Amino acid sequence: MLTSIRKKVLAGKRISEEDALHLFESDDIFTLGALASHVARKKNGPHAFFIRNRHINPTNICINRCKFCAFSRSKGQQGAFELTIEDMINKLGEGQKAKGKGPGNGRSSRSPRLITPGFSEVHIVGGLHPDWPLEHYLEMISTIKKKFPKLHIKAFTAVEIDYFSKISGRSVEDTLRDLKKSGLGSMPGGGAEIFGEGIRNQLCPEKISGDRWLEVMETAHRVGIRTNATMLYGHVEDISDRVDHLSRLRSLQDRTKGFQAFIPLAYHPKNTEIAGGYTSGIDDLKTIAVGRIFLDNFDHIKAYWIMLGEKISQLALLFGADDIDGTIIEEKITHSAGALTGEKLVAEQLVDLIRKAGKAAVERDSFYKTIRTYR
Ligand code: V47
Ligand code: SF4
Repeated sequence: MLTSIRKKVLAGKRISEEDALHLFESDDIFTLGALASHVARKKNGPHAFFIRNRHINPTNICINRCKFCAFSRSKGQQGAFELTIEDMINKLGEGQKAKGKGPGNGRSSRSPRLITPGFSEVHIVGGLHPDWPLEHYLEMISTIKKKFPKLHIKAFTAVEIDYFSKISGRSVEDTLRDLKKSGLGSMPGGGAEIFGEGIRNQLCPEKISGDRWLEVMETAHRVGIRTNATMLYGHVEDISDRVDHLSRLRSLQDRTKGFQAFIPLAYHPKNTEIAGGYTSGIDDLKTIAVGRIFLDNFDHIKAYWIMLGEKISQLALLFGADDIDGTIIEEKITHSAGALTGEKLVAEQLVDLIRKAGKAAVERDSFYKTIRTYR
């Protein structure tokens, strides 16, 4: 079976859902890695990307309270937090120069090999707050954009967008257009979890359906907002749920071409209501590799080092991944659920990690344009 799949992949042909199931079932991890690497190399050559970014969560107060989420709190519960827009500006100001004070990510002229502080992208996601109106989010984005015009704002999952549309009474399309006008640059891929209804009901009964998630993303792509896509794995799903999830992503991407990267998210069990352990390194690498081979219409596969750890992310670069995400600086979602990693890496560490995997490290912008290549 693996031989016929291998032939298809080497001939540049699309593999079927059945093939993907076989790949997940196979113990031949080396063949899987070689095939996924072949696809990655055809798409991105020897390059592996990273970005200088910063995560900010405006609030962890959320009306959904998904069972796998250790980050969220109910209003008034101990540990609940709300950042003001000013708090967010102050956090961004810590590593970035505001308008009028020079560029945010210039390089040291005395030491051109050194990467100086600053970031090119902010990643903003949070809980579904019971009281904040859409106007608050519009003001958040436009204030950040005014203060830091060069900063790319990647913000709000499809789940948040659906919620903003519901609370404002505006259509998803108009909500997205308003956010885009305010300065939204792109959207992250969170909230996808597993699309299949049975699993989704066990994980997050209050969350929008898989079909709705896809619909919101389709609308985002239509209005010109590029997005990512994720899949949360390693909890109660089985491999057929994973393949169904990947298949729905592939079908939408065939129609819109709006997804930039696929990011498998390794489940972290601590402080959650879903029992289970951490994912194994083999499962992490397989999931990256099958994602790379199956999603032939995605340009990028991201090995998110915060969830996979530095060492598995580095190995993932030999199993089909071409991106390890970024500097992050502050990470709360995975760390609430028992992340074993630190919260940040400096760009030099990311470059080192990529180089030691034998790849050419590329600092990218939010649309995978090269900012700088490290040979
Ligand atoms: O939506 C929540 C997941 C997501 C847990 O698009 C958990 O570039 C594991 O989507 N164990 C947020 N995962 C993270 C995310 C993301 C991260 C990095 C880059 C991008 C991107 C997107 O984390 C949530 C949810 O799916 N999550 N709880 C948990 N216990
Ligand atoms: Fe809320 Fe997102 Fe956590 Fe679900 S995963 S409880 S929607 S913050």
